[in-house]
Amino acid sequence: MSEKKQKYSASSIQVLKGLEPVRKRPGMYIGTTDVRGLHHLVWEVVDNSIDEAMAGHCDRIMLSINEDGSLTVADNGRGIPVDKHKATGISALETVLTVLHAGGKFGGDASGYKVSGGLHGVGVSVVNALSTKIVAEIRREGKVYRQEYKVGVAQGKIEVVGETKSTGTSITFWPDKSVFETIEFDMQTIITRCRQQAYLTKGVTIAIEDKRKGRYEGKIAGDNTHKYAFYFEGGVQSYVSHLNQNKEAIADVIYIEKDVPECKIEIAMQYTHAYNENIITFANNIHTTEGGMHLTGFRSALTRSINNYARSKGFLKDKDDNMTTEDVREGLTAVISVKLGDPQFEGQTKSKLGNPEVRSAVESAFNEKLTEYLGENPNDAKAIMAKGMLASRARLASRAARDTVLRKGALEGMTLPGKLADCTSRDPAVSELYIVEGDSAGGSAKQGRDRFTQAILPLRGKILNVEQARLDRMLGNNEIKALIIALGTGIGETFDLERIRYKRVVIMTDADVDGAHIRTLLLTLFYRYFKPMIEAGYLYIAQPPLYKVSKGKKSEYAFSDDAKEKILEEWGIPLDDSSESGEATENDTALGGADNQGEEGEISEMEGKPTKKTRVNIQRYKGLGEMNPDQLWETTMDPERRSMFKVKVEDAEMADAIFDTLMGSEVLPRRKFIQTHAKKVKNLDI
Ligand code: 0RA
Repeated sequence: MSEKKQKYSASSIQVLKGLEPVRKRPGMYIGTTDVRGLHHLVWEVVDNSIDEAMAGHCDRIMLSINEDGSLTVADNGRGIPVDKHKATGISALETVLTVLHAGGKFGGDASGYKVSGGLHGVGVSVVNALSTKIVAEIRREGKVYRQEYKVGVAQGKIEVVGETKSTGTSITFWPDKSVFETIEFDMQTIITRCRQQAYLTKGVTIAIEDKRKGRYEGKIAGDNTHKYAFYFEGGVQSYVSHLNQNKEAIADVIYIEKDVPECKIEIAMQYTHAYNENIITFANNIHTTEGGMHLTGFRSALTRSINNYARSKGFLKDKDDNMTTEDVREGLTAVISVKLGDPQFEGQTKSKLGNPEVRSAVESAFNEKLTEYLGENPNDAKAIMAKGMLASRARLASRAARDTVLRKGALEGMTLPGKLADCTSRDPAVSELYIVEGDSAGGSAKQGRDRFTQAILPLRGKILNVEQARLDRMLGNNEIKALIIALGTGIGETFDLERIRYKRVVIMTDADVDGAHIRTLLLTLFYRYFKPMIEAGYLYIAQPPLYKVSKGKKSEYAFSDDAKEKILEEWGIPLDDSSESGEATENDTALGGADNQGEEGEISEMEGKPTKKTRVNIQRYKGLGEMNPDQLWETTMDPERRSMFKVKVEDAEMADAIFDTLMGSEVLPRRKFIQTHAKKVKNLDI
């Protein structure tokens, strides 16, 4: 063995050793190895390009999901340096790709690489460790450089593969399927996150393309887009306008951008006629779902300056109490983004900003700005005061009414609702509650269930009729009361997760618009009143099949259009030859004959009897009620066979926005939404 080769393998052993903990315990680095962990790899790579953009060196980032299932992130930044570092003998590129935590810390010196996503900043080396292959292409100093890695180890040196006038970095990775539950990237997840990042990094274009084949053909109109580009000149200001697009604004967007020694602050906020509050906070572009010091600072400034203004202009009289934080919350949409050198992330999910200096920095900056704004825009100010004071009066007036539901003990004395078919088990760890839409589906579920562990609560569709109502008012609704009592946790001040009666609560609704409607409503209810339940991972959405495909004696269930097509393909049935039977039929077999109309697909079976045709029957389930108890059990409820979506808190932002569109006072966007999203909502995987 040559000396050179020996040296090379020694260093690869070192790299392998360094990355070994990542292979051993991927969860420690990327949280999970499910679909979320998979996307963590994407964020890790994108964050590096965003850092380059935040440092002012890059204004275009392009993601593509490639045909072979790999993913490329390319930017037009300076390009990661490829020359060997004098002291270490290793290039910056190789360091970033093979040394844990190298990414963020790299060049805290002259490289100007200041702010970097602290939370996700485990570095691209983690992506390298969890990918079967990585190809890095760097454009720099007139050349195109390339280097390949396999499971963390460089396959040779950096090579020059061409010339170029541009600069930039392109990283392509192939996630390791022996590590992840799935290696299929989800376009919607990527779109949502990239849109958010584009809002937070104004002036940067983030483009996304899905090049995988066969995903967008034959889908309903409007659903076949596979290329997106996001660019927001207004940054978080555009974000707030986007969040409020279907709401009726009562004042302009108030925007502040300020650099103080402690941090860089960007805040946009706007009041609408809605009742709920929607504040989204970020620290170094990381969504701080648990809030933290920036949020606390914002809230105190908001309450203080609004009360000061209200007093000074006589909206509040001497005898009046100040408006509370709750009062000034109603109808508020805000995005708060801070960037700082050394973010401290705390809390259960490490998504709460802990730096105390940020609180006072945000508080004084925002207080100053809001006071100035109110002074200069008396009409907007008047509308904001009116909103807050109305909320304040409503709070006092409705306290008594709301107390009957929320007050300590109000629900406690009540017995379990008669509609609930409870399970025999009293152990929450094994108990499941199915919330089922409609009495007839509820009946099937009751008959089909495992009565030891599964409880069924049917909800009637009429809880839908809460349009234009406040969610608070829904709490008085008997259906919702039954649900709250069944859960056992109480609600409001008396909420206690420890008292939950079921550690799995499953929303099971029809695959139609009404089903989507009721699911959104329930999700919003859980999000606003039972958030700890979602955080604990207790809330699920059942996934009933959309189709039953049968031919002869065999039949299979399909949970998506893609799955249905796959079954047909596996059975050797040409796609245009099969057609769906609109009605539910129980026919498993239908032999070709004179009395069979051509609704169903036909194929000829050439063995033996060339004239005999076996029909393919595709039954589309429009509602759960169309399934008999056995079918419901084997497809949707049997723990051995079912698949369910676990609801994530991050998705609540979407449910919340959808809720406002569906329930809000403006009819037009609601109709438009239902028409254009009927299909998507139906498949809403949250
Ligand atoms: C450190 C120094 C320099 C560039 C980068 C990091 C860099 C890293 C990534 C990761 C993805 N895209 C990136 N673009 C740039 C260059 C310092 C210099 O040229 O002076």
